[in-house]
Amino acid sequence: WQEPLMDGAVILRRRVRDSAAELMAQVNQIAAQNPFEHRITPGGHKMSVAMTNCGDLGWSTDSRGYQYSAQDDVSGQRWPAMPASFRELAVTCAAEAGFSGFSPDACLINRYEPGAKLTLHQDKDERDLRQPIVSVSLGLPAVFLFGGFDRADACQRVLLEQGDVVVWGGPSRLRYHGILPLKPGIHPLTGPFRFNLTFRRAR
Ligand code: MD3
Ligand code: FE
Repeated sequence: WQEPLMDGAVILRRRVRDSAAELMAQVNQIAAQNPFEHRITPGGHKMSVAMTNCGDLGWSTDSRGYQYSAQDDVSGQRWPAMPASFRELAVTCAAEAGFSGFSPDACLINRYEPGAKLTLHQDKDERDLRQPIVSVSLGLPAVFLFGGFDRADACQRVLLEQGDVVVWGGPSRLRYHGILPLKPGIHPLTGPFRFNLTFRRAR
């Protein structure tokens, strides 16, 4: 079922629950080619979230800054291709939320372990901010923070669970957002982790 969150942001609750196991198998295949890494931010902090990517472009951070690039600086290799099933899922979900013509060229995969968090930030490294971002949650639940256009603005809290898809576009595209520290647990599909896939049009 669809739950409007804010202008341009829609939760498709449990949208991919039935295909979660297949999605997770693909994530594991991607990670076998390009392992999850805890990267260092420009501020010198090691991220508690581990990341990998698939697609023509991948997002990463190092001491120089944030960027999308065709290869992983750690492995020196191109990112694994985006599986056709991933692309179709992202395109279909975007269309269901009113964003037709979405064509993702990057999929960032975040892995959260107990205590891992994502502090409030905006996603603005993409060239065309009129394009939405589609996010897919797998495994342990997490509390998502959805704020305003200034870091200090009040945040709404939303629990994101396995199979939830959220499409963020329009006026919501530049809202601050983050994830509270993951509560420890064991999920039947993902064990001690939460995974989040974000499909983006980077260039
Ligand atoms: C709202 N990931 O990768 S997904 C990220 O659960 C990120 O791993 C979180 O924030 C996660 O950048 C949240 C939901 C999400 C993704 C992108 C957004 C919400 C967004 C972009 C704009 C506004
Ligand atoms: Fe983000």
